Amino acid sequence: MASLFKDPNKISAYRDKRFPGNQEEFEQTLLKSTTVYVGNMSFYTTEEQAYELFSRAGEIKKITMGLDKNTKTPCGFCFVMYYSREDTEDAVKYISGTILDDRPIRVDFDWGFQEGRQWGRGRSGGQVRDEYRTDYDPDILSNLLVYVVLNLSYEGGYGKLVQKE
Ligand code: GTA
Repeated sequence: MASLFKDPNKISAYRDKRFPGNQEEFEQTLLKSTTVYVGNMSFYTTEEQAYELFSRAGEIKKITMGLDKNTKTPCGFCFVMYYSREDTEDAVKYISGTILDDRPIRVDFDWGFQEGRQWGRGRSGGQVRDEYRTDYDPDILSNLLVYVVLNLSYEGGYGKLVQKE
């Protein structure tokens, strides 16, 4: 049976529109790449935590955290660059779907890190797919709740400030 990682159709469902080449070149690059993209990470996960987890698949050359282009803070993804292809495949095989900071992370083959790819491409500064999200971390929800309660209990409240304008 052909290995999953040798079939260009199955290697990744993601297609980067900014890849400088055609579909066939993209697929050939993925088949040889030693870089993985990690998605669905918590915004609170640090590079050190990612390093700790991903070094279980092999020696890491570099990790680049994905950043919100406005706030310059982590926005839920990173790129992990390995030295060997075997270690890269092991990261996809064994680490994808595992839980990091309470979230099941997704590990995908990537065509290779280039300067600029660390920034979220969404209009808000983060990842595009986060603009379609409806599930939020409990931490974000409780912060939002505290914010709303504080604003409502403030004498006059935000509504009154708006009315005065
Ligand atoms: N290797 O899966 C991936 C991957 N993703 C999701 C992002 N990157 C990935 N790399 C690999 N595998 O360097 C990389 C990008 C970039 C960086 C940040 O991470 O190459 P981004 O997530 O902010 O932007 O990238 P990207 O990747 O261009 O967006 P995406 O998710 O493909 O969305 C593209 C289009 O799909 C948009 O037009 C958007 O409107 C639409 N879309 C996305 N999610 C949804 C959704 N849930 N519902 C409806 N439409 C959606």
